[in-house]
Amino acid sequence: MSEAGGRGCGSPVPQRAPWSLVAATAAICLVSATSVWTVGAEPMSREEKQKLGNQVLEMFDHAYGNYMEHAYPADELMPLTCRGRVRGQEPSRGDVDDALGKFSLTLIDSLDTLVVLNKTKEFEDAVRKVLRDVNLDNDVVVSVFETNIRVLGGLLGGHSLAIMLKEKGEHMQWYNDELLQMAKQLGYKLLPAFNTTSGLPYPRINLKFGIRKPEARTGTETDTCTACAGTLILEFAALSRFTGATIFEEYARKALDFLWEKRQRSSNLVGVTINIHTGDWVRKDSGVGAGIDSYYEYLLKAYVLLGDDSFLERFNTHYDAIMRYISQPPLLLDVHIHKPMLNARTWMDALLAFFPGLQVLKGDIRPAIETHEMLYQVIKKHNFLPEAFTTDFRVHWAQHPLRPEFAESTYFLYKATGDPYYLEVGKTLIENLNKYARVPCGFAAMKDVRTGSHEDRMDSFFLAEMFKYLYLLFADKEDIIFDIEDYIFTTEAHLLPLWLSTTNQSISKKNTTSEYTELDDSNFDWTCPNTQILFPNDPLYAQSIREPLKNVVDKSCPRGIIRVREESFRSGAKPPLRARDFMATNPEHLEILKKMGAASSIDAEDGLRFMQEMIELSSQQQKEQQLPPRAVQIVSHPFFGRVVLTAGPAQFGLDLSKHKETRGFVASSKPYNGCSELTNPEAVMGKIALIQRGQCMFAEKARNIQNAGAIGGIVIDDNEGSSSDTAPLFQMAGDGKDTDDIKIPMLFLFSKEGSIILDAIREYEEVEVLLSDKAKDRAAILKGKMIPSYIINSNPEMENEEQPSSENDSQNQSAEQISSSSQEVDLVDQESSEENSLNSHPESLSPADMDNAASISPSEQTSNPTENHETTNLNGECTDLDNQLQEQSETEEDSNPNVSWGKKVQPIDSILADWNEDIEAFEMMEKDEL
Ligand code: DMJ
Repeated sequence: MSEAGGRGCGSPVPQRAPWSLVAATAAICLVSATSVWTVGAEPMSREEKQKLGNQVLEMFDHAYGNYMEHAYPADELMPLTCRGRVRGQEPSRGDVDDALGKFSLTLIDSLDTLVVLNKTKEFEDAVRKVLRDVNLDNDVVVSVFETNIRVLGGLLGGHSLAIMLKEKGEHMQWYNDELLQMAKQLGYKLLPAFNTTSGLPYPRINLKFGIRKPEARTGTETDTCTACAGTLILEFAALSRFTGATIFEEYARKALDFLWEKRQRSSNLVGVTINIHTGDWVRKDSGVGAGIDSYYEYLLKAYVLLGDDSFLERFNTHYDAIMRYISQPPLLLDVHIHKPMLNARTWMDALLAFFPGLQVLKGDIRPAIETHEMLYQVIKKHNFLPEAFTTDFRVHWAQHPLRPEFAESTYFLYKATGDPYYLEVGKTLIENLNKYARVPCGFAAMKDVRTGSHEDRMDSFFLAEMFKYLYLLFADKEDIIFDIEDYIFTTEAHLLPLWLSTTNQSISKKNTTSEYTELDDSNFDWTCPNTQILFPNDPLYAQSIREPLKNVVDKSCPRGIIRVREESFRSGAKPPLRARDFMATNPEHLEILKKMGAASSIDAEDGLRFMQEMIELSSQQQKEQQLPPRAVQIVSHPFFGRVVLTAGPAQFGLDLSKHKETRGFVASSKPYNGCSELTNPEAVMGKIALIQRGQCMFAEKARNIQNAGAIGGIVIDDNEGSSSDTAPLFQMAGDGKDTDDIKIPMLFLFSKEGSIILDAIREYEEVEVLLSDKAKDRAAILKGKMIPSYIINSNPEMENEEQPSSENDSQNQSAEQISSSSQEVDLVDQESSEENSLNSHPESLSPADMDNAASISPSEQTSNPTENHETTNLNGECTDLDNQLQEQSETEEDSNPNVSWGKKVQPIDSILADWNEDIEAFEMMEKDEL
């Protein structure tokens, strides 16, 4: 930024400025906007910002510390079972596992985060570990894209900051470019992937054997995603410029040139997947999220880093197309590349949340503010951004793997506007992470944002990106030990120094300017974004853009917000018939349908869209008939509600979505399969019985445990290793007869989730769980214990009690104990294990189940009917189902006999000891959540 004699940003005269020389990001150009903010959102005090920054540091320690303690050298931490994820040792999760190369992924991805967070000592240790332990020559097939952005990017980011620290003279004095040498070694390992006629890389490569050799087990793929082929230039160019080996930059440029050539010429859009041999578009839908996202990001950032005009020209051409077709503010909706006026989907994915950040870099702040605001409202509704959500803001895919994109955009918008509103947004992100994703052994991805259930997964990008952006959001310049403005963020938030633009520039640039661009210096395309123009003397600028969108999520009727473009340009004409409005009994509708044949291209287009909507509508309706997943939350010590497991519902028994949750201690039934009268009724009486799947119908198991006095049941899958991470959840069907006699709630857990409870019983004996439709607030769980105040006030031990050295220590230990003891005891008695060996599931094979085939179809990714927070009633008014349901459940008495707290017969000493532990944990939790 400071060097190279570049023009300062904010110059009122439009320039074809070498952006790379003057700014890492437009956001940086816009920092001066901060001072404009005198009114509007309340400013945040320096103390509060520092407090939040410290909270981010503590959270990072919790995530990184647990990874290092319980997972390293494995690629990732499994935060529920508190161990490392080693590829091949866990059931395959498909493509997601292609990021894991047995190269200590999380450690490498975390390197430069350590420096940003001012943990230089830890950085020094981490670099030594990487150099000592990491092997890049494993016989494992990895994704070229993921390995590039996470591992190559991680090594280069680490190298960039290592040399910066060395130059400062205090740390890393021993460092001699070792990370760079590793990066180069990895770069050469990735090169065989580019051995295609097109120059687009194969999507996967074997680190040891490359592509084609028989032992490589890859190289037969024909397609790759656009982002996969188009997100290499920053890392590859940096590698070339750091080392002088030009081949890397050349290969990455060639791939980008090919993608550019293949853009759809009339729309200037690219599809999601492309054939790497022929260059044909395989998927012709186009958006800014999954599959394409970072291709656009790298065009603009390649210009910033390398100063090559052709990248900016390409970016601007695509950006115009995006704003013309895909941007439907505040939405960003996929369209067809050949028919860009035709929406390809009615939902958006979470990856597109990076786009407002990129728009800041481009200098187009208004739509960035709008989209970000819409996303924030979705987050406020579900605590996290679901992997996909519909245009009327219902959950489409309910997972959330702790993605950082929204935090990234929040950071850039704050830098651009200086509006303290974005600090408050960041604060909410921190609170939600601590409240819903934090578990004793790290942070767990959300399996289902609707239920609050977890997945045993903490992706490396959580450490590479989330903590970096959150920390930087609250940091002042002096909180960071180097000038962040001298670097550019890769898509994985790794830092590459801007001085690379002037180093080893031997690659010939392709100058394609005259070919297609009419340069128009009257707009921002060739200038640094100018704060004077972006914020025209209006301190309330950002707020005024957000204001009309304030209730866009809460007040939207289904699909009400989609822009019907045809309606706007065919003024006077009747609006096209939408599938949602179609009535087979309406003659006018039938007439319109007939015309959709092909009378005109517009009618044909309407027809196409109508059919597509019909298909979506009917599949959505089918999905909505299925029951949504449920949650099993472990509420006793030391979990205190922090572990939430995804459970399948039953089509019989107490419906947890309509009734208050059921809480109770768990007990294994005998026989464990629950297929006959229980021989241990005294053990399950008043408790939640654990039963193993198999040997008889689910309903029969339910009746047997109910007769023994159980207040609920959890059926645990007998298929060892099964998990809701890898298998679609299903509903337990009845037995084809009347099941009204079953009054207790029944839930299903796959084996891996079930063994978390079984392990907990081995370790702690008394394990209490909550069965519900949605995880409950942890504070409420502890408060629900109704601890008499005299106990809190009169316990001198408590006042003097020493706090454990850190919360992590005690919790980690517990979690570790659970996992390490998992092999020791076999709860399954001899009789039932013999039965298990038959491994039959009559409940899934019976004629009744055949009838109910639909009822055991995957429900994991379905839209929850109760999730339809707003829906349209017959009169076309918006009604709030959530409120209705809430009112309904609030009218139900708190006197549910199934709530079993207090039923446990326990000596008073032990109750007091328990209370003390709980109070202590609660206090600690409150402390760390403040
Ligand atoms: C990260 O690995 C990168 O940001 C990538 O470009 C897409 N998103 C993931 C995290 O969500």
